[in-house]
Amino acid sequence: MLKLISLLLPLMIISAHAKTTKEFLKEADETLFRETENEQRAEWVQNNFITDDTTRLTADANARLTEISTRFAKESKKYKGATAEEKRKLYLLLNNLVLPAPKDKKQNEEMTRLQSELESNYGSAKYCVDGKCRELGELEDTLKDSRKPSELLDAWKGWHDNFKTSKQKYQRVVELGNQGARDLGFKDLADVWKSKYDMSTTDYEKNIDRLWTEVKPLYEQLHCYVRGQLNKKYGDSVVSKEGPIPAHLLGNMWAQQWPNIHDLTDVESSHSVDITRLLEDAKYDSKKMVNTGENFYVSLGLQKLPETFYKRSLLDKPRDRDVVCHASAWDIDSKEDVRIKMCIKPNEEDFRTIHHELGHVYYYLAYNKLPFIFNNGANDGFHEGLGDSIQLSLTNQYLKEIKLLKSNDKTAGPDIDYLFKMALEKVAFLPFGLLVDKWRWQVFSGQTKPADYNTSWWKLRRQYQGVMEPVARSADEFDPGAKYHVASFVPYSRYFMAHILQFQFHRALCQAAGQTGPLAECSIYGSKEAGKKLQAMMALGASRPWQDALEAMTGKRDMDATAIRDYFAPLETWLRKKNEGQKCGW
Ligand code: X8Z
Ligand code: ZN
Repeated sequence: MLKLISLLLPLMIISAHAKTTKEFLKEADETLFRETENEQRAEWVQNNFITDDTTRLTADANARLTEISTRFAKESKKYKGATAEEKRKLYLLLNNLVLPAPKDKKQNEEMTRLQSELESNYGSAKYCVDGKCRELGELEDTLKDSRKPSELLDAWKGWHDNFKTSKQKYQRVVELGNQGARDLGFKDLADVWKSKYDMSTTDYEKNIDRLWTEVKPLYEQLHCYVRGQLNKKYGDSVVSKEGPIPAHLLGNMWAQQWPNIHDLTDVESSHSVDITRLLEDAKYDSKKMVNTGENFYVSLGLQKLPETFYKRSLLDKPRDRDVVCHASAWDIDSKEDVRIKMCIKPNEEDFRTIHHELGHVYYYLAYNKLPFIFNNGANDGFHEGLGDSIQLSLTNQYLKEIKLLKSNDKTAGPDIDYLFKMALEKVAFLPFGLLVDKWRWQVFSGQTKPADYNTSWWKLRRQYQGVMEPVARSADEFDPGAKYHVASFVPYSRYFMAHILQFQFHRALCQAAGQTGPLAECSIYGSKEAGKKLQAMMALGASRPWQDALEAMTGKRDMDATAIRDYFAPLETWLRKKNEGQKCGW
């Protein structure tokens, strides 16, 4: 008996280990599908109800999922894969992690606890003076509406001063994440984050930098004009004619999008459309705003949202508890249980954001039929760019079609003012979209030491955005931590790509819709042909390299800035004329 077992044992071990690729992928797919749902439910509750307990429960759920995903990532390296599909799945299993678990279980738990705490701290941060506290939403309103530099500065500083204590936690998560990355065979977390794009990490960086050089001339013109206008309004003592723009003057807490200061500029307009006013006049509430967004997608031939979407989403800010208000879209069970979470205000910015979030939701619904490992965008920039490309179709003509704008309203179609407003949103964003991860890549690789976190942040903001700190910031402040995606470890170069890709998508979809006029005047509303094209791309999920998905949609395999430059060409000409004689740059 003993003999037989000792004879069989090595064979048993071999057969226990010798899973075929197919068996391995099946196990990974099923396990990750199940475990992700579990983690998502915990995270949903924490985001909707921030307490010490939900923070802890999410950390534990996250530790479990991270450990399992990291184990599959490691194991995936043992297999080569026979078919293209198998190879693709192995690639995704290895490269899909954001924070890989360190080998040591205790370290993994420490990492996910700190991670959860950072997110909860962000969600519940407030600025209190004499017992009266203001949350982010209220401080953002001040940045948007006030035109008094002292009030703006107060709100800006009040928010940013919250994150000094996050710095140590952040630093420790970076150390632990780097450990996880090394345990998995990567150089560091920066290497992990840049490894998701179907090309080498060096080529990815080169691509991103190339795209920036392609759009920079347009950004510089916009910056130059806006700075001139701000200088006229506030004077040399607040904003200089030649230097970077202080970050509190651009209508947004992070100076990342500038449409809120549209009124400070003197762009001639045949008729400026104020969507906020239209929404107020027509008494749109949050539900009606989301419904209007849904109807846009349905007009393209896409499905109606499942009933549970409205039942389970969070659309309004609760009065009595802390929630993470930063807008997000959720794919809870990777089937039909899709949701969004937003603290919607009846204004233009949120109306646009709703279309962005619904883009995520429709992407989920389209690829949830695929094996779980493929339940993702072609790359994360596609996921972010999809709903944004729909935003480009919210033209004045469209607003008339849905009767938000009266049909006898004398809008002369998209004029310079329309383009200018879009540029304040889309072009102004580009350098910010780029620099957030430039900063993190340097932090992760150790090029930036913890003592230099804040100074290197402001160095990059000056360099890329031409924006500066409105007041001296000491090295122990942690201003990057005042941005949601830093506090919650969401990669950001995806938004930079999205701001290039959405114009490529828009151009291709407009072609499909048979529209031949200027890109800015095109709305694909109601076009089943455009809808088919969009659906076909979304239904690929992550099953093919993103270049294939881009080719299917646009006929081209590269991201390029010709579409965004074409879209804004009339504005660029106008800006160059306005800026004549000015010393642009900073
Ligand atoms: O975070 C978002 C979305 C959710 S995925 C609202 N965005 C970035 C940001 O707010 O910083 C959209 C634009 C950039
Ligand atoms: Zn998004």
